[in-house]
Amino acid sequence: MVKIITYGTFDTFHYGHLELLRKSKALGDFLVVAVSTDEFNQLKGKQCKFTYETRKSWIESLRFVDIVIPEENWDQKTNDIEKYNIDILTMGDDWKGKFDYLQCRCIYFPRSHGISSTQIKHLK
Ligand code: C2G
Repeated sequence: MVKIITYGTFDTFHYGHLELLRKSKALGDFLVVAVSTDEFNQLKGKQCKFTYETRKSWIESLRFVDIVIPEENWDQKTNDIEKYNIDILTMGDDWKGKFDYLQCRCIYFPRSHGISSTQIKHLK
């Protein structure tokens, strides 16, 4: 069983996020998605439009997502990978190389063009 994990805020959930999650699950059998908590987003300097509970519910509603966990800090990835016996970490390529220190394969998918939470939030 190939297990995959990915991390994100997923504010104003959009097709860029969906494509990343879909491509992540296509790599194996079990997909763990870690959603940044409101407190961690403050640490990340991200102003979220939607709460953690709302953002988590969107991800949980996706049939191909197997488990959703909170992302509370930058350092939990090592533990998560051990705890969930992860084979592959996936992220968009704006994170390219950033997680190569982890003891698992890292795949950085090209970001989907023309969409971002920031753009959506600035739509009038
Ligand atoms: N993404 C994408 N295409 C977009 C926008 C986002 O592929 N047009 C990807 C990002 O590269 C990321 C995931 O979707 O892999 C979630 O994006 P964000 O919610 O912006 O997540 P971020 O704030 O980058 O948090 O520890 C890692 C962080 O929690 C990642």
